Amino acid sequence: VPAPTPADKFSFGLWTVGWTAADPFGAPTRPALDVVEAVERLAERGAWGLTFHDDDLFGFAPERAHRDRQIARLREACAATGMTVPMITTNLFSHPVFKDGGFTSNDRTVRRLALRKVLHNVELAAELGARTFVLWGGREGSEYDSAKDVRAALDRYREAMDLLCGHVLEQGHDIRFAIEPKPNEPRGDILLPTVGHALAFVERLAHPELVGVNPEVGHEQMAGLNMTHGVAQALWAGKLFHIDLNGQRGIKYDQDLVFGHGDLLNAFSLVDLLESAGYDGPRHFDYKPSRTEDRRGVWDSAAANMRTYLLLRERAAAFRADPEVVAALEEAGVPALSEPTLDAGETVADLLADPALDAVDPDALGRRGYGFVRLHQLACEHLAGAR
Ligand code: 3MF
Ligand code: MG
Ligand code: MG
Ligand code: MG
Repeated sequence: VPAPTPADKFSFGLWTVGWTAADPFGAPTRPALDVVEAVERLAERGAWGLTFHDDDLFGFAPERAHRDRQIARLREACAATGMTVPMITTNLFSHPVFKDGGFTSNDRTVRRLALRKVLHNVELAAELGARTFVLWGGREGSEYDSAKDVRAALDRYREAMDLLCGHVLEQGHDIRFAIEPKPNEPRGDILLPTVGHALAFVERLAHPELVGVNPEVGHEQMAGLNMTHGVAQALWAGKLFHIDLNGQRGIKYDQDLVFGHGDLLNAFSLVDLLESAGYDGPRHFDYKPSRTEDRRGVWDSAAANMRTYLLLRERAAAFRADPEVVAALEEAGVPALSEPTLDAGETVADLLADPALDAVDPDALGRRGYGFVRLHQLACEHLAGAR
C-alpha cells in the first residue's frame, strides 16, 4: 500500500487528534494539543488538510488578540507544511447557552447569538479559503416531545440556513454548506437525524444549490442504516459536499473509532463507491483516538485511518479488475440495472401491449438465481487479501 500523500485529500478535525479523552464518566487522559503541533504531525504523515470548530482554535468568546494570534499561528503552520484548511465548522453545542440548541433553541436570544457566532465563522472560512462549511446541529433536538415544536424548529432551521446562504451570496464567498446528520447524542433525538432527512430538508430551502450533506459513517450506523446506501443517495442527488469517515460497532453511543475499525465490509463498499463515483472532495476523518491511548497512540491512530482508506482503495480496485468478479457481476445483473426499463420513445400503451411480456412465464422467472452470495464472497475474499 502506498504512503498517503496530499493528493489523497486526507483531512482531520483538530478536535479528533486533539481530543483529551474526557468522557461523561472520566477525566482527560491526555494533555491538550497545540494547533501547530497538530498541523506538523499530520503533514509529516501525508495528510492534506486540518479542519476545526471556532472553539477548538481560540475558545468560546475569545479576546480579539488571542483569536488573531491563533489564526496567525495556524496560517504560519500551514504555509510551512503545505497543509490546507478545506473546511471549517462552528461549535453550537459545548457552551451551556446552547443546551437547548442554537438555530432552534426555544429562546430567541440564543438563536440570535448562534447566528452571529456562525456568521463570524463563515467570514473566517472565507479568509482561510475553506470552501465547505459544515453544520452539525448536535443540540438541535429534544428529550421530550412536548418540549419542542418540531415544525416550528424546522422553520427556524430553514430561516437560519436561508440567512447564511443569502449572506454568502451577497458577499460573493465561494462557500457551500454541508449539514451533518446524527440521530441522537447528545440530545435524545436530534433534528435531521439521517442523510435522508437532511436531503429532504435541503430541498425546502431558498438556495438548495448551496447546501449539501456531510454524512458520518458512525452516525448513519447508530441509526441502524447502511452508510454506503446513504452516501449513494447523496451522490445521486449531487449533495455529497463532504464526508466524515470513522468506525462504529452497531447501534450504541457514538464511538468515533478509526475508519474500518467498525463495520469493515461496509467501509470497503463505501471506499469502492467513493472511488468509482469519482468523488473528489475531502476524505475527512472524524474519529477519536481511544481514551486508552497516549501521544504515540494518537499519531498511530491518525495514520491508521489513512492507511486503511488506501488499503481498501487498493482492494476495491483489485475486486473490480478480477475477471471472476466481472463475470459474477454480470450474472447478478448488476450492470443491467443501468439500462432504462422502457425503450426510448416507448409509451404506456406500447408496454401494455408488449407481446414479449405475454410470453414471459413469471414462475420460470421467479426461479432465476442471482448469485449475490457468490459475488459477496468474492468481495470478502478480496477484502481478506485471499485473491
Ligand atoms: C459529533 C460530530 C461532530 C461534527 C463536527 C462538525 C464534534 O458526533 O461528528 O464532531 O463532525 O461538529 O464537523
Ligand atoms: Mg461520530
Ligand atoms: Mg461524532
Ligand atoms: Mg462528525
